[in-house]
Amino acid sequence: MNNFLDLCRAAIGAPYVITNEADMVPYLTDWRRRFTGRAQAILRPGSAEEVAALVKLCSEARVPVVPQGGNTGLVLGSVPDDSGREVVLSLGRMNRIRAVDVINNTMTVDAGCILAQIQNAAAEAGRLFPLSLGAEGSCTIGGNLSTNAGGTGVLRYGNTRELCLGLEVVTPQGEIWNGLRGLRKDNTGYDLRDLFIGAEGTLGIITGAVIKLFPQPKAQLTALAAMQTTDNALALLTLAQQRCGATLTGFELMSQFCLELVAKHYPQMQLPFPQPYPQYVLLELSDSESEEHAMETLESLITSALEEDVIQDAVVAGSIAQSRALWDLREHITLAQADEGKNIKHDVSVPISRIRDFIRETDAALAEQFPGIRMVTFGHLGDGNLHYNVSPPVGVPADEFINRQHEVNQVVHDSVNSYNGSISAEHGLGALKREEVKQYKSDVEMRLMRTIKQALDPLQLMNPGKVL
Ligand code: FAD
Ligand code: 2HG
Ligand code: ZN
Repeated sequence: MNNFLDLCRAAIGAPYVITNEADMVPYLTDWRRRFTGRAQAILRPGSAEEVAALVKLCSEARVPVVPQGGNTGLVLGSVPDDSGREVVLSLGRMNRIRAVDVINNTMTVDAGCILAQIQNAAAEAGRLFPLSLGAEGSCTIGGNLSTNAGGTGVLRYGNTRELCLGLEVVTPQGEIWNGLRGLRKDNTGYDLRDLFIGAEGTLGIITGAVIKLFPQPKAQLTALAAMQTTDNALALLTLAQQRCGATLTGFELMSQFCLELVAKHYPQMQLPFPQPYPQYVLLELSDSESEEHAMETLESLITSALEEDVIQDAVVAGSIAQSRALWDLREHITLAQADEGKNIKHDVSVPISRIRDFIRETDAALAEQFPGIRMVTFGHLGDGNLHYNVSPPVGVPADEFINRQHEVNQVVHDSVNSYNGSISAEHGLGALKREEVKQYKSDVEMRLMRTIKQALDPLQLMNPGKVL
């Protein structure tokens, strides 16, 4: 008889305390299937009050807690370690849209709401919630907030942090902090909200949020441009920003090899150009005036870019289906690279002005040390954020290559550091990068972070072994 688990059952109902091994597996394995941990149980509370009751029980019994949303994180932050001592606290049942305020342009949501559900609810209210990423059909807003997710709309709307006005959080002691304020101005002390955003579940559990809504654009246009070099892509970015201003809502870079992988593993998706080019940019314009205005702006941009030899070819999607097809190419890169086999991911950012030199220098350093290494470089160029991923050379067994992950990371991250960049632009640190980050942050910065952790979670029970 396990007294702790019986108390959990009494708090939230026996069906919501999962201890059966087979039923626990999906919660214990990360999205990339790199690691399966162990846990005492999966706890599935239905309200903030139930989360608070469970966290109190965990605190009393000294049981470490791993918060989990959609479990789509890419840095081993949402799965437990292999000790078997931890519990996974899954927010999946907390999926209520609590309120929509169309005048204040805000929505109050449970943390377990799926991102796509929130986007749809905003659209039904005639508004836009602009956070958008490949995992939107299964990731939750609590996970988005806890990783401060980026995605494809950051250029115009910012990261998840910029899209949040208020939070409701269960503290490591099991109290509920109601900070669900829909205010755009509030300078009444330390910003606790911003402390919990991006904390990856190490400071408390987000149970609800007030998020920002925006007017829906009158028209949204997507285009794919083909070019020779990343220099051309950067020149196109400057031109597009000059011509389109805030209308430019997406600017995604993809190399030819990325799209070759997509075409290989998803043959139904083909490139719309008769010949391959080394680089491509997917552009999105969101126009508040009209479809005609959007088309004029986009066509004039493309004409100038062609005339100035910045790009070699371009297609503009003529329908929602064509636009979807272009986005599908972009969003299937992660899946296609996974289908190709095990790989090493780097989610890096450098100042946009230094991206060209970063790629040139780091590509050369990797090619010298790991001959034949296959670069899968793509990402949110408009934010200076590259997914500078690598696949093993053809013929080299994936496991042999993955064993050298540390050496590969050292080359890439040292280079990022020399460009004053970040080794995690949008995915977080989780358990995957927490050791490595220490090489690149000063002692002062690490000490400040540990001080905050110690002050809020002195028993070190909130997602231990992640971030710090
Ligand atoms: P989980 O994976 O469940 O958790 C992520 C972290 O947050 C963990 O540390 C967890 O403990 C913590 N956490 C979760 N919920 C809570 C909560 N309520 N309170 C406290 N802590 C919590 N990320 C980007 O930034 N941009 C992208 O473009 C992007 N694209 C992706 C595409 C694919 C195909 C995939 C698989 C992932 C992608 N991601 C991207 C990574 C991932 O971070 C996001 O999918 C998402 O933000 C994670 O949400 P989740 O609900 O799945 O969180
Ligand atoms: C994206 O931008 C995601 O598609 C995933 O952040 C990146 O697969 C990756 O490395
Ligand atoms: Zn990304």
